[in-house]
Amino acid sequence: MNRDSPEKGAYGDGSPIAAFATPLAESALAVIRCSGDGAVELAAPFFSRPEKLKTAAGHSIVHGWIRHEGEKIDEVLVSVYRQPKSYTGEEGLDISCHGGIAAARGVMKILRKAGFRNALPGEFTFRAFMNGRIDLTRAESVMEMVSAKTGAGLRGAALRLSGALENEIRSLRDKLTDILAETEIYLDYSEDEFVPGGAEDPGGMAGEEGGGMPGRALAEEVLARLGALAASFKRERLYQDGALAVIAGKPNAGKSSLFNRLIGEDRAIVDEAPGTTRDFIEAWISIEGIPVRLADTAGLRDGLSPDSVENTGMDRSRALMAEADLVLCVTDGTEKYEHEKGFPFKGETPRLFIWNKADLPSCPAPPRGFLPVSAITGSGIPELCGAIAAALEKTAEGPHAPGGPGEMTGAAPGTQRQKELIDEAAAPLAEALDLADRGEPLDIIAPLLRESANALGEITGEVSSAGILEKMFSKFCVGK
Ligand SMILES: Nc1nc2c(ncn2[C@@H]2O[C@H](COP(=O)(O)OP(=O)(O)OP(=O)(O)O)[C@@H](O)[C@H]2O)c(=O)[nH]1
Ligand SMILES: [Mg+2]
Repeated sequence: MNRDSPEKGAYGDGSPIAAFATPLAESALAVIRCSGDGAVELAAPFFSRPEKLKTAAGHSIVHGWIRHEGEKIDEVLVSVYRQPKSYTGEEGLDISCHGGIAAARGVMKILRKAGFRNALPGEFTFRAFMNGRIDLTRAESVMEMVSAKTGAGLRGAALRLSGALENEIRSLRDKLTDILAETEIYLDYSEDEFVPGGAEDPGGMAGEEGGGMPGRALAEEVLARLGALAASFKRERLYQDGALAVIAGKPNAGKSSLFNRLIGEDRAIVDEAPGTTRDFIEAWISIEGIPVRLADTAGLRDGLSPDSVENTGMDRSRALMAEADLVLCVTDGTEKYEHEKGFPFKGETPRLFIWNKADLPSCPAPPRGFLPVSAITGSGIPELCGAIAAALEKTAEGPHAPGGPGEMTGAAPGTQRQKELIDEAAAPLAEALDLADRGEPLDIIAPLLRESANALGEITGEVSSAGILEKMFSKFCVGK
C-alpha cells in the first residue's frame, strides 16, 4: 500500500477533521463528528469544562457548552473516543448539538477556529480502513447502509458490514494461496522428477487425474464459489437499486386506480372517461422488500387518438415500457374485446397480466395466466405483489441465487467494484484450470493463480493503491 505522506488537506494527511454527520435542517439534534490525533486537546479550550473533557475516558459522555470569547454558542453532549477504540481508530469526538441550521453551524465555526479542517467525503471511513479497523467490503457496506431503500436492502448491507463477504473472500484467497504454495514446491522439482501423486508429490495435491496441477479440486471449488458470488450480484443490486415496473394497458382499464392502490394514496387522477392519464406519474414503493419505481402511464389505444396530447402520452408510455424491468399489463375484465396475451407491449420485457375490476358481477373469471384483482376493493392485491416480487426476483436470479424474496443469506457482492474483481479473479483461475487440463507446465499456471489471488486481495483491500482508495472513498458522503 502506498503510504507516502500525502499533501495537506488530502485523504490520509492525518490532520484533525470535522463534519456534519446529520443533515443541516430543522431537527431535534445535530451531530458533528471530529477525528484525529489530539482532537480532544484542540476542542477543550472552546468547551465550558476543558479539564473534564481532557480527562474523559473513552466511550464516555461529557455535558457542557461550546463557547467562544465568553459567548455561549450551544449546549452540547460530547461523546469521547480514545485511540484506537473509535470508528476511525483515532481519537474522536461526536458533538450532539441542538438541531437546526444555526446551532450546528455555530459549533462548526468554532471547531474550524480550533484547528479542525473540513472532512472530505468518506474520510472517516477512509481512516477506519487505513487504521485497519475495517476492510474495504465493510467500508463500502457503510455507504450501502446509508443508501438502503428497504429492509431487505439493509439486511444485505448489514451482512457485508458484519464481514460476511470479507470472510468469504479471505477464505477463498487463503485457498488460492495454499494452492500457490504447493505449486511453488512443485516448481522446485525438475520436471522429469515430478510424478503427480507419486513419491515427490508431498501432499498428494496433484489430484488423482494428475493434470499436473496441485490442489485441482480445491481450485475448482474456489472457481464455483466465485461463480456463485458473481451470480448473486444482480439480486443484491435489485434490493439496493430497485426496479422499474410500468403499469400499461388500454384506456380506462383501471391503471391509475391500480397505481393508487399499490402506492397507498390517491396520487393519480381516476376518471370514468378514457384517456384521463396523459403524462406518466411515478412513485417509489417497497414490494416485499424490493424498492420498486412504479409508473402509471397513458392508456394505449389501437391506432391513434384524435387528440395529439394523448398520442404524445402513448409515445411516452411505450418509451417507458421499453425501459422497464417489468410491465404490468392491465386489462378491464368486463370488456368484451379480445384479450390478446401480448397486449399492450411486444418487447422482451417480462410481463404480468392483470384482470382488473374483478369486483363487478359483469366480470367473468380470468383466462389462464391472468391475475384477477380489484383496484377498488383491493382483492387480489397481495397476490399481485407476490407475483411482482417473484417476477423481479426471476429477472435478477443467477443460477445460484439463494433464498426467497427479501431473504438475504450469506455472502454476496454489493458493489460494482466487488463484482468486477470477482470476475477478474475467476477468469485467470478458469484459464489456469484449462491450461492444466491441456498438460501445460506449472510455470505458466502459477502466475495466473497469483493474478486471481491478487484480484481477491483488492476486494478486501489487502492489495490496493492510494489512487484506487481515493477514487472509491470520494463517492461517499461527507461525515461518513
Ligand atoms: N368497479 C371497479 N371499477 C374500477 C376498478 N378500477 C378502475 N375502475 C374504474 O374505471 C374507471 C377508469 O379508471 P382509471 O383508473 O382512471 O383507468 P385508467 O386505466 O387509468 O384510464 P386512462 O388513464 O384513461 O387510460 C374509473 O371510473 C374507475 O373508478 C375496479 O377494480 N373495479
Ligand atoms: Mg389513468
